[in-house]
Parts: sequence; C-alpha cells; structure tokens
Amino acid sequence: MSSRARFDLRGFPTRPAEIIRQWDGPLTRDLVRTPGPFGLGQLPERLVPDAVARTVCGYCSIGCSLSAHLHGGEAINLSPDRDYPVNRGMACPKGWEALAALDAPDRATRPLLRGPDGTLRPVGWPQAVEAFVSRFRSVEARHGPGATAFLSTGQIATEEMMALGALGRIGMGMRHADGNTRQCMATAVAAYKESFGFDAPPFAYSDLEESDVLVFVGANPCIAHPILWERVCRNPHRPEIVVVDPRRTETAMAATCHVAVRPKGDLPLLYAVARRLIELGAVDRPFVDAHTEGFEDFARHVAAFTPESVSAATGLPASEIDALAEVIAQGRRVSFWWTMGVNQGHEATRTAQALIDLALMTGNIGRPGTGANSVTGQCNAMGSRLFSNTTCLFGGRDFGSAAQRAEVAEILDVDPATIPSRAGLAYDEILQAILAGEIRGLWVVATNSAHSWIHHQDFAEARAKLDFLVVQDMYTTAETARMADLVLPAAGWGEKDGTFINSERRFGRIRKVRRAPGQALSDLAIFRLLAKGWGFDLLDGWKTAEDVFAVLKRLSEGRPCDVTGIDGYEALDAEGGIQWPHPAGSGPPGRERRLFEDGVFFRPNGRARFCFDDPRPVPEPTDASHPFVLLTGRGSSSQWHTQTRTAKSPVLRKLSREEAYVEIHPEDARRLGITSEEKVCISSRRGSMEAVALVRETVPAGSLFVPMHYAATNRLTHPTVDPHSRQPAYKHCAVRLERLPRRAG
Ligand SMILES: Nc1nc2c(c(=O)[nH]1)N[C@H]1C(S)=C(S)[C@@H](COP(=O)(O)OP(=O)(O)OC[C@H]3O[C@@H](n4cnc5c(=O)[nH]c(N)nc54)[C@H](O)[C@@H]3O)O[C@H]1N2
Ligand SMILES: Nc1nc2c(c(=O)[nH]1)N[C@H]1C(S)=C(S)[C@@H](COP(=O)(O)OP(=O)(O)OC[C@H]3O[C@@H](n4cnc5c(=O)[nH]c(N)nc54)[C@H](O)[C@@H]3O)O[C@H]1N2
Ligand code: SF4
Ligand SMILES: [Mo]
Repeated sequence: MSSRARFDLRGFPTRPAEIIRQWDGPLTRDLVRTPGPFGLGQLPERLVPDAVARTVCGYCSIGCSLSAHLHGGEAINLSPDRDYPVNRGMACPKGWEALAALDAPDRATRPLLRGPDGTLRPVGWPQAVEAFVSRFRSVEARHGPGATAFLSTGQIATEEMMALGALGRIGMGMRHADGNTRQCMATAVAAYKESFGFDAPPFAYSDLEESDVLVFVGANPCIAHPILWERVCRNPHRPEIVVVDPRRTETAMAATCHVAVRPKGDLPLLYAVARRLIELGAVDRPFVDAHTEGFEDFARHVAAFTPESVSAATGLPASEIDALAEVIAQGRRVSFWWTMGVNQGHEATRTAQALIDLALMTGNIGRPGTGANSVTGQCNAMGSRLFSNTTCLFGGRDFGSAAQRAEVAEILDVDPATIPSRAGLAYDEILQAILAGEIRGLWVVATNSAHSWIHHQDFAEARAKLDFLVVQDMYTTAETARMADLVLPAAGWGEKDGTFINSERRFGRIRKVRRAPGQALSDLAIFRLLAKGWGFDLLDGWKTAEDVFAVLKRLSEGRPCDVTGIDGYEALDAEGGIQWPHPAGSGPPGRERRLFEDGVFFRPNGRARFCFDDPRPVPEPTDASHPFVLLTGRGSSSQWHTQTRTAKSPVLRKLSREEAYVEIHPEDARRLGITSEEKVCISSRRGSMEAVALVRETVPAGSLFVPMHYAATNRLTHPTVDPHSRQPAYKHCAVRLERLPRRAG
C-alpha cells in the first residue's frame, strides 16, 4: 500500500471554520466570579469586563495564578490572585503582560508548507496533515523506524505533552524523543533518581518562609523566579541567606552572604563544606543511620577536600568555606535551593547530588524549612519530566521495564509491543544522529532549538541534513520555524485548556480565555488531527484536556506521583491547585505539603543514597588566546528565553535592553581600554558576536556574562554535556574580548 493511500480523508473537515469548530474547544465557561474593582477605569465602555476566569501563568515554573478579566468570554486584562497559595496576590512583569504575546502580527495563523521553489506557503489543515503523514512515512520507508524523532517541551499543557508522547512514540513508533527539559532539568532528574529513587523535588514554597538558613546555589531568583523571592522576603525568622554564584547577582546583593565561587568550583566547595560539617560534629547521626546509605564512603571521600586543597579551584579562602559550614551547622531548618548554575555544568549531576548529600547528612529534609530543592524552569517542566513519554515512560516509569510497559499498555489499551523498550537518544545524540544521516525526519514542538541549543550551529547543520523538519509554534518568525518544511500554527497559553505542574509539584489549571487567531489550533487539537491522519485511534477519545487528565490519573496510580485523588479540574479550582502525591482516599489535599516527612525514600530499601565523585577539569579551560570564562543565563525578569513571546509586549521591551550586551569587570575593562556602552566583539573557538559592553562589578574579573535571550549567544557556547544527565554545560566556555575598530567617518 502506498503511503498516500493509507491517508484517509473521509470524515475529515476541510473548511477552516469547520475544522476549528470540530477540533478546537469552546472558550472557558468556568467563570469563577464577576469582577471587583481593579483599576481598569480608563478602558472604553465596551471593554468593561463582565466575568473573571482563573488561569496559571504560562511563563515560569512558579505557577502564579492570574485572573483573566473577560469581556464577551475573551480576556482583556490579567491580575494576580490573592487567595492562591503560590503567589498570594503577586505577579512579575511577565505575568501581568502575558496577554500581549497573543496579539502579535507574526502569529502563525495557517499551516505553511515549503514548496519546490523553497518558499513557505499557506496550505489548509488537510494538506498539512497529509504532508506530515506522507513525508514521515516515506522517511521511515526509506531509512527505517529509527530515522524519525521529536523534540517536546516544558511549555504546553501536561495533557498536550501526553498526546504528543502517545502519538509520537506509540502511534508513530518513533524510537527517539527528547525535549527542551534536557537543556534545563535533566540534571535534577538524574540526581534525584539516583539519590532518592524517583524524580521527586521534595519541597513546598512555604519552606522558603520556614527556614532559618537558605542556601541558593547557581540560582538568581530575583530575576528568574521573582515570586519565589517574594516568598523568601516573607520569611519572619530573619534567616541567613547565602548565595553561591560567581556573579554578584541581584539575588546575591539582596542576600546576607555572597559566596563568589570561581565558575565551576562548586563540587570541591561543597565537598569541603561537607568535610568541615563532619569536623564540626554537625552530622545528624540518627537520621543518617535510619534513612540513608553510603555515608561512611562519602565521609571518606570528602576527607581529602581540605579548605587549602580546594582554594585554587573555588577561588575562596579557607575562612570563607569554614564560615559557610558553620552557618549550615548552626541552622535548625536549612534549605538548599539550586537551578541552572548547577544543572548546566560538565559535572552537574554530582554537584546537585553534593547538595542533596549536605541536606541528608545534616538531617535537613522532610521537615518544615528544609530540603535539597531543585526549582524547575518552564511553566510545565515537571509535566514534561513525568508525563511527556520522552525520557521516561508515562508516570516516571522506565521504558526498559517490560512490566511497566505492560502496565501502561493496559491502561491505554494498546499492544505492549508498540511501546518502545528504550528511552532512545538524548537531544545532543539526536542532533549527532541527524548529522550522521541516521535520523532524517524531526518534529519540533514549542521549543526554539535554532536559538536555544548549545552552540546552535550544530542545529543549523542538522537542519541541512534533514529530509523533513516540522515545527509546531505560535509564531512564523521563531528562528526554528523559519527553517521548517512544515509549520503547524499553534494556539498559545491563554488560548487552550489543561494543567501545568509547578516547581512544588502543584497541578494548576490553564484556561482558554482567548480564541486563537486564524486557523491556529491548540496543540492537543493538532495532535488529534495528526493522529487521525496517521490512523492512530488512541487519541479519538482524548477530545478535551479533561478527557486526557482522566487518563493521566490512571497512569499515575500507584506511582510516587499518584494523583488519583484529584477529583477532576473542579477540585483544582476549589483547592487552589493540588500537589502530587494525592492518591485516592488520602483525605483533603492540604494547601502546602512536602515529601519525605516519614524519612522513607523511593529507593527499594527506602533509604536515600549518598552519591559523589572526583571533580573533573572543565572541558574548555581559558588560555592566552581565549582568556575569559563566558557565563550565560537570564538577563532580566522581563525577557523570556528566545523572546518570541516577551518581545511582543511594549511594556516588557521597555524593561530590558534590545541589543545584546556583555557584562565585564572594571579591572578587565581598564586593561583592555573598554568603556561602558561601547560595542565589543566576543569570540570563542566556534563563533563570535557583537555586544554592548557594560562595565560592572557584578561579574568577577576574568569572566564575562551574556544573557541567553540574544540569538548570537549560543554561537559561542561549547557543546559539552554532563555524562549522567546529558544536560548541556551552557555556563562555561573560553572566549576572548576585543574592542571594535571605530568606524571611519
Ligand atoms: N525572566 C526570566 N525568568 C525565567 C526564565 C527566563 O528566560 N526569563 N527562564 C526560566 C527557566 S526555563 C529556567 S531554567 C530558570 C533559570 O533560572 P536561574 O538558574 O536562576 O537562571 P540563570 O541566569 O540561567 O542561572 C543562574 C545563575 O547561575 C550562575 N552560575 C553560572 N555558573 C555558575 C557556577 O559555576 N556555579 C554557580 N554556583 N553558579 C553559576 C549565573 O551567574 C546565574 O546567576 O529561570 C526561569 N525563569
Ligand atoms: N546560552 C544559554 N542557552 C540556554 C540557557 C542558558 O542558560 N544559556 N538555558 C536553557 C534553558 S534552561 C532552557 S529551558 C531553554 C529554553 O529554550 P527554548 O525552549 O528554545 O526557548 P523558548 O523561547 O521558550 O521557546 C519556546 C518556543 O515555543 C513557542 N511556544 C510558546 N508557547 C507555545 C505553545 O503553547 N505551543 C506551541 N506549539 N509553541 C509554543 C514559542 O514561540 C517558542 O518558539 O534554553 C536553554 N538555552
Ligand atoms: S513569577 Fe513566574 S509564574 Fe509568576 S507571574 Fe512571573 S513568570 Fe508568571
Ligand atoms: Mo530552563
């Protein structure tokens, strides 16, 4: 049978209005209340809101609840909710401005297909589905079932990720799939799995308010998680706040103590702190004996890390390391928080585990105000970790386990043989396989790889090798969408229903408070259309997000992330979101809960494990030709990643710099004769970029900082990954800096 003949158009709507009516759901009908006064007096009469619906913010993983003020069912404004346990009336600029991203002129409103002349042209949905099905089938026919892959995301609803994971891996049989969570959370996943037995961030945000010592490592919440920082500010215990970061960030300035570790000096630093804690007698022996394993080996390992022996690697005097250990030893409720300064490194997993080790050895886990706490990044990074069916099987299961595959097959009512028996290649390996000509078809959903991937030249080269690239995005102008053979126009946050899982494991609802423009459809509707075209009928019953949520619940049953006790979406509204686990019969969910209060971990013997290793040299040390360390990360609270969304808001644009900039220490600037606001050139062995120099003491001498929001940044980065998590090491490479010759005239 030819691939074309298999595609059955019968019963398939062809008129745009019909497609939208049949495949995309109605605007939200769950109006929580009519609005009170909230300062919209200046709006014209016809825009006075007549109802309010609540939805969780679609940017970061804090998961603030926002009220959408509706007029005729569509949102005209947003304001933060006061009685939601997460944000308690607060939102950062991105939350307030979240609707602006929906109104942009470059929204993808029709499917686009690249024609023989190389240009992208609008086509109808039936043609788009046909192109998708026939081109993927023909790649497979020519190159075998391992020749296609998809890249998923932490920025669509959990229900949508599930539909993608089901269609891609089970329906289409793709052997390889990963997502942008690899760039972000893979390290925390690997660390938690090995140490705790499951990918289980243990905290509730209330822990921020209950600690007497908070240690932030490689985290800049003032910029990246502003409402998390607001929660710290509400801590009534006058806590010690330690920030371990090479840069003097906004968070470091607001802390009580800044430990300016040398870039990538964290592992020796944390081992030296552990050694000193043992010396100080700060080990919680009863806890260690009852609930952990491997402490004696760990103690032997860290014995070698004297403050003197690590001073070169950490750049810190012995006194500062001792002082840090003493603060931790004296704290009664110590919490450790980490994000990308840890996760994005060449020895990231062991560094994250060193923080877990510190919490375990001091018994700082399972009690209020404690924990080894990895904060997620994207709004639904945790949904992607547990339910995207990419790096793990649904519900945090293992693709390699026949028994677990059988469980999933039974719940979904599919043939167990259709579930892949391996997770498949990681993101970097998928790109390598494309470069090697082994993978020929790629489907990218809600991630902008051509900008965000480490040393993204690799992605551009991979594109040239692909027979077929599909990009499903909100905008035609996203760097990756521009490279596509087929662009599928997606509805964005605010234009569809579903749930996100925030950093503290809380399921929260998102709602359709706007109609998507043109023929754009929710990602769920797109997956269902494609499944129909492919002839995969599992998604026939997944008509609405809540239908899929019912399947999610069954997939979670008996797992650490069991949510069989959530009584549908209504319960999420009533409770202000619900954290996992919440098994059926477990009583009321409670407002804020942490894990491991009973000291029982998810490993077979119930004990947490101390994991450690010898520190390794950085992959690309500085030298005479490239004397600076390049640090990259978030630049402002108003810029989101590759800026496809935040750049659409005039308000957010005013709060950040449009042009790329580089922060440079005054000493280095003086030596090179560079002044603030001057244009400079930064180059690594892989590429170069121009940027405006900002001379600031916020970066240490010998390092430069460039935000990731500018497309050129990832020309420079060095494509290495942590060996355990395969997460890219975005935060270290060697570069040089030069003044640009003054233009003549
Ligand atoms: N405004 C805004 N907020 C965001 C995002 C955004 O794009 N914009 N993105 C979201 C996402 S997906 C994520 S993952 C989070 C990221 O949130 P964060 O991880 O807080 O942000 P980053 O700026 O990437 O990195 C944090 C810090 O790591 C430091 N660092 C670099 N190298 C090292 C090192 O070797 N050791 C230590 N200790 N620190 C180091 C950097 O100096 C930086 O200050 O933010 C989320 N929130
Ligand atoms: N140098 C450097 N690079 C980094 C980092 C760093 O610190 N330094 N951080 C890394 C990290 S932590 C992360 S998480 C990644 C993020 O990298 P990306 O995921 O590539 O960044 P985004 O800009 O968030 O891309 C999301 C894309 O999805 C689209 N989109 C938004 N909502 C929807 C939707 O509902 N449906 C669909 N179909 N599309 C949608 C947006 O238009 C955009 O094109 O970047 C990584 N890259
Ligand atoms: S802190 Fe995060 S979730 Fe809250 S409003 Fe800002 S971007 Fe949205
Ligand atoms: Mo991230």
